[in-house]
Amino acid sequence: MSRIRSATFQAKVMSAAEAAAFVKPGDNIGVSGFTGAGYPKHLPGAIAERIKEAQARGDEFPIGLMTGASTAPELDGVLAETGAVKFRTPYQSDPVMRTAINRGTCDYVDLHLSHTATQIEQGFHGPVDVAIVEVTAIKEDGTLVPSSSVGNNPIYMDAAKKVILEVNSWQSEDLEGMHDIFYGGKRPPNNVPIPITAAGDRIGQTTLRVDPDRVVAVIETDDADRNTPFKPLDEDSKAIAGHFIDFLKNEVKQGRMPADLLPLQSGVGNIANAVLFGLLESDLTGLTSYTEVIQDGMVDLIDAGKIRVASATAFSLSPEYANKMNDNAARYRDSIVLRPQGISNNPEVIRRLGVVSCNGLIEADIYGNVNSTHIMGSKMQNGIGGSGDFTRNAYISCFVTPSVAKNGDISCIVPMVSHHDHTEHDVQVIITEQGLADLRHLGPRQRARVVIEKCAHPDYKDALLDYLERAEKTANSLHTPHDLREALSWHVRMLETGTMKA
Ligand code: 0RQ
Repeated sequence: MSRIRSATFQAKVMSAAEAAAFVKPGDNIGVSGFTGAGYPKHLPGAIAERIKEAQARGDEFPIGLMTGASTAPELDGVLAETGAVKFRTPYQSDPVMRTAINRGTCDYVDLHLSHTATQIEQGFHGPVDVAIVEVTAIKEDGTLVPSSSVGNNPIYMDAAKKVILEVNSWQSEDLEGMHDIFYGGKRPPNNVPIPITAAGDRIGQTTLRVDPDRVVAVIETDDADRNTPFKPLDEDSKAIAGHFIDFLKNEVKQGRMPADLLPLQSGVGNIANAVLFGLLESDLTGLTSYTEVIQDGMVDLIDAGKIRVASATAFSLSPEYANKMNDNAARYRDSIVLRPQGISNNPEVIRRLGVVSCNGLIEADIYGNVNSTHIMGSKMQNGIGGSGDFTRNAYISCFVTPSVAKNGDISCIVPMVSHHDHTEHDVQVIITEQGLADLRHLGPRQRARVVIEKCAHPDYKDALLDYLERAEKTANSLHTPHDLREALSWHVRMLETGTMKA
């Protein structure tokens, strides 16, 4: 059966090249796609061709690009290659887009993922000229079955002057019923509580709405989501997972958490995925998850009956697991809820549910400040994503990282972070393969000693302690002692000599 089951929409089917003509120079484009799932596969390439043709004629064709989060080479990559993307928000991780951002040719606004929908709705980022959204099917009544991510799709389609739909028959039709699209939010000062009191609550509808009069084109595709495989689990990631699970079990023992824990959030990246595999091997069971992305490890936890229900906004699966999800979507529909990112990452809900957050980091400092985004202070890696939404509002906020990067030339524990994403006020637990630093109830100098003792790599421990002790002698105060001449000298040494080692 055709995936386009409405004659109104069937009449708008055209090629990607034809649909690309609806995008004009200067347009702000709101696109589906979140961590490599549910992004449009054909239209971005056709837009890139149009841009290149214009550039060959000597014309400029600047565009703004807004997504759910990171996407794939077929979207971020092809558009960034043209050099025409002048504005990008929010999270991204494409190497070509990253280069454009770090060369300064694209202004990247690194928003919290929970903020994007509201800010777009309020018009802080200008109009949405065109929304381009991948869907699984168009129903007889003109509503849309979402695909493997929801992200900001509801808001882009509501706000856009023109909407272009890609109907992707690679996506399983059994995804229908997995989504929970909440349209009940109102603008301040008339906003209402979000009625979620348990991770699996459903509060909206299973389909997306769109005004058919604003749909200018429908494109048919049959292409797989392009997710990257995770790095194989190594000894360090297993050790990190072990520390995290011991910590959770001790919280249960101390009576601070129920035996089936509190809803878990797990960030993007290899280490966060490894933590999920660690949970699989533990005896913890009956768990729930209120998170942003469903990674491979989460699917295995559901299969093993250890996770009862997981709420997210998108899949972030390896190709193998994406196929598995596609083949078994009907089975996973009861245990997975995919929501708009304004709801999956909503601070109000995260605080109410008492979520335990667990995210990766680039570097942490001895006082517990965390940098999730910048390499050596200036260079953007991916973006803050949802890490701030969860960290700030978590019941317990945890960060996981190897203690060193780049073959040991970089210590991920430094005297002072070179960029602040999560302040010491929000960070409660830091975990490396060396151990776990529980920073709750500790003042700054106590925190520093625990972080150095538990988390730093042996190659850097003495130097960190030496820094702290000298700062305690020379700083103008003993509350958070720093030697301001030296605080960032490890980064300077890395940039000048290729290693943080003295
Ligand atoms: O570099 O790719 O060249 O090998 O950074 O590092 O150790 O593989 O870690 O994949 O878990 O990602 C913070 C980036 C960690 C991620 C970050 C280099 C390292 C490697 C990746 P290579 P790893 P992960 C909700 C949560 C922000 C958003 C977020 C992230 C690369 O977790 O983007 O948390 N977080 N969202 O070598 C220089 C250092 C380094 C370093 C690591 N100190 N200095 N390079 N690297 N530490 C989900 C969403 O929001 C969608």
